[in-house]
Amino acid sequence: MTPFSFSPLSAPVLLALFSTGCAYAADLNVDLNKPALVISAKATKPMTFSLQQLSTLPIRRITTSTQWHHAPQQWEGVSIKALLGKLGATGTSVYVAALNDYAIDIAVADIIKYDPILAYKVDGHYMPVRDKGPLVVIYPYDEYPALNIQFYYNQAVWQVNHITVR
Ligand SMILES: Nc1nc2c(c(=O)[nH]1)N[C@H]1C(S)=C(S)[C@@H](COP(=O)(O)O)O[C@H]1N2
Ligand SMILES: [Mo]
Repeated sequence: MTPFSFSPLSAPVLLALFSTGCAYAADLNVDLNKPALVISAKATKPMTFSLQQLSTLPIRRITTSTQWHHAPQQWEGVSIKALLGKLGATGTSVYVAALNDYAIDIAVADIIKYDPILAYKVDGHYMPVRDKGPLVVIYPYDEYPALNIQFYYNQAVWQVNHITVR
């Protein structure tokens, strides 16, 4: 059978794909098994994670608007606090770097206080690189008014690929 033959089975499958519009196109552009994130910390070897591996960790969800979207969206990912705790990484700041060479320090005190996530899904879908993915730091902006300042918007790092605990 060629990939495009119209069998009785493929018709409903195609219909299902088209009827959901482009919503799932994002998921098709994300390779869950490819290395997506490196975490470096003192006294440990750098660790590499794919989205599939991150998905096996406890999920934290934050529903919030961001500086990019005024309507709240549901962000799903791992608690950075829990992730670092699990890896036994200790330090006072976390340097978060992105594919586009943007990087910023996030205070561990803020990670403990606000429990931001490293999100791999928004509204149920993975994020391709072209949509600021595959990993984005998201704070619970709507829950804490204090977070709605430029200082914390700058820490909403998209296209995250390297975290260094220092
Ligand atoms: N990867 C990456 N994340 C980033 C940035 C960036 O240039 N690259 N800019 C930061 C800054 S300065 C702000 S204010 C917010 C929003 O930036 P944007 O409006 O350019 O998306 O994202 C932050 N996250
Ligand atoms: Mo900014």
